[in-house]
Amino acid sequence: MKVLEAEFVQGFICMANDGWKQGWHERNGGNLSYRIKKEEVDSIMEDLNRDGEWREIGATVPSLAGEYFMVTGSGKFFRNIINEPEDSIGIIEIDELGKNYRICWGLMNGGRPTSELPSHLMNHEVKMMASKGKHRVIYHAHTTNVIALTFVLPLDDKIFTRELWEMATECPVVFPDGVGVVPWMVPGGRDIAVATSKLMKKYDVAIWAHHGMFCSGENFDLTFGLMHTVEKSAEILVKVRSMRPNKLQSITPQNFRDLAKDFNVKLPEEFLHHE
Ligand code: 2HA
Ligand code: ZN
Repeated sequence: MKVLEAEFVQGFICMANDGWKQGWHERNGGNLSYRIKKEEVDSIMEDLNRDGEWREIGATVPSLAGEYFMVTGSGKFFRNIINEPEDSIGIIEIDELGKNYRICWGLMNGGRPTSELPSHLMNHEVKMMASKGKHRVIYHAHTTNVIALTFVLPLDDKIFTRELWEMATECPVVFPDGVGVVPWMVPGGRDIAVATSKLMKKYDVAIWAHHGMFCSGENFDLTFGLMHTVEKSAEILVKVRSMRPNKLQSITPQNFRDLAKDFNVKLPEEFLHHE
C-alpha cells in the first residue's frame, strides 16, 4: 500500500489540520509524532526507502530501537500538511541503539524531523513504558490560553491542575492525573526533553511556560481531545479572571471527591488542598 492510503496517515493529517483550525499552529509552531504499529509498518513497507543516511537523534532512546514514527517536519507549517503531506511530514526508523534515525518516507526536498525530536522521542519512551505500550501519540501545540496563564499563575503542578480542574466539571475525569509544568527553558534540546519526560512519567500533559503544551495519548482522538479539553479549560479561566479577580463560587474539594466516586477515577488529594 502507498503511505498516503494508510488509515493512520489520514488520521495523522486530519489531527494536524484540526490543530491548525484551532489556531494553535501559527507559522511553523507545534509538532506531532505517532509511533506506528507493526502491522501498519508492514502494510506500507513497499513504499518505504530503507537506505537513507543515519543521523543523530540528539537523545538516546534504547526502548524505541527499531520503531517507526510518523513525524511533522522541522520548519514546516501545519497549515500546509493537508495539501503537501510528502513535503511537510515523514516516516523515520530508529536504529538498534536508539541513538540515530533515518528518513524512510516524506520530508522531500531535504526536510528534517521536528526540531523537538528529542522531546518527542523521550516522551514516547516514557509513555510507552508507563502505559504498557498503549500510548502512541505525542503532540506539541502553542495553545493560546494555557500560554497566557503561565504569565499569571505560579508555575506549579498543583496550582495549574486544580485551577484547570475547577473550570469544567469533566476536566478531572479527562485528566485525573493532573498536569505538570516546566519552567521556561530553551526549546529544541536535550535539557527540555529530560525535564518534560520526567513529568510525563506522572502526567499525560506537560505545560511549557510561555511556550505551549505537550500531550500524550493512545490514539489521535484521545490525544487531540486531551489538548482541546485542557486548552478550553484555560480559556474559561482566562475569561473568569478577566471578569473579576477572584471566583464567587467554584467546585469544592468535596465536590471533586464526590465526582471521583461516581465517575470511578482517582483524584490525588495533593491537588485538592491549595486555595
Ligand atoms: O516550531 O513549536 O517548539 C516548532 C516548535 C518548537
Ligand atoms: Zn513550540
